[in-house]
Amino acid sequence: KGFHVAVVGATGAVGEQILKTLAERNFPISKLTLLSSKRSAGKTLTFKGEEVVIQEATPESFEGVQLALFSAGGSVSKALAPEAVQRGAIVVDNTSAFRMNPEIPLVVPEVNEDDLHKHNGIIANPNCSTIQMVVALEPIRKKYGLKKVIVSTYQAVSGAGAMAIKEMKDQTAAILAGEEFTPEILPCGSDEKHYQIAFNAIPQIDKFQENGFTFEEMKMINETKKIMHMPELHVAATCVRIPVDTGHSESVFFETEHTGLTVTELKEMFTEAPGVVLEDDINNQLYPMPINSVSKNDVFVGRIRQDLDNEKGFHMWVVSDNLLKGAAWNSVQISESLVKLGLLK
Ligand code: 11C
Repeated sequence: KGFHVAVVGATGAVGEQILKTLAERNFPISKLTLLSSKRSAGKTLTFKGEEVVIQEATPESFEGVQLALFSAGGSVSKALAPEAVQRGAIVVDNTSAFRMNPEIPLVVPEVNEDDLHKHNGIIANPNCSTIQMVVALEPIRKKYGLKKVIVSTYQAVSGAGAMAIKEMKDQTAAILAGEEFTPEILPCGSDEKHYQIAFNAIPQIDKFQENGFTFEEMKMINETKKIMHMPELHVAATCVRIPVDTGHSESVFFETEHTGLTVTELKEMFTEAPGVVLEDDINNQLYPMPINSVSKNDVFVGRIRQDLDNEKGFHMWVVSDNLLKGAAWNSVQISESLVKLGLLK
């Protein structure tokens, strides 16, 4: 038995990974509809060796679709996800359009798979930097409770899309060739100023909010509380773009509710935690690095140490492929959970 699946935004950086992941996981598909903006309509993509023609996404495109994976920007999701639901589809949405809507579950299967039961047609896929952090925090929350999380991110350029990767590569080539260039995309396409990302670090991802945090930072703060069902959790984030192609890294400080956690126990917990791979052996210089996370579905954790002044405080380094666990894999994993729980029929 298979499902009629639609992928909206099939030609984007995440859309491409969704197709790859659906194929790798052998997700049960009886029919695949690829949708995009008018610009890409008519092009073809290959899925499991067969050419599929991309169609322009319209409300009517969702007739008969059972599962629609959206990754074409917030405005497309806002306009078309309700149309897909109206026609009987379940939507897994990769954008920030519905994430903070209290009626819509925001799901990372390792943390809150049960929230899927509450869906009303749309399920939101969290922001990439949030997903990898909550996968690492969940086993700690379960056993010792969590009081506070302070995270600084080192985020890959692919989070800003395929054009941003091209910008980084073009800038790097221009600098090495001694040529002039004008930054046009990063830190944020819709903001006024643009800065060089090659050989740089930019402490701005998305636009600034009135409280001085960026939208990316507020996503990490608000989404973490929602996914973990912890509105009272203290969370602060500083999000930084670095000239890495793929793989977000995060320096995470957390404080537990209860005393008693040790580094040894933490490492044991991570060895068994779903979705986590422990890479922590400083004697052999083993720790996670973004370059090693590419094309893998796991969240890699290392550099675990206890704070020197706070017995309930710990530091860790968390790395994952932002296009996979951060986006495509989490969406496909949600889809697999929907099948497993009998919610996709
Ligand atoms: C970035 N985290 O790295 C962003 C990309 O809300 O799904 C993901 C944006 C989102 O720029």
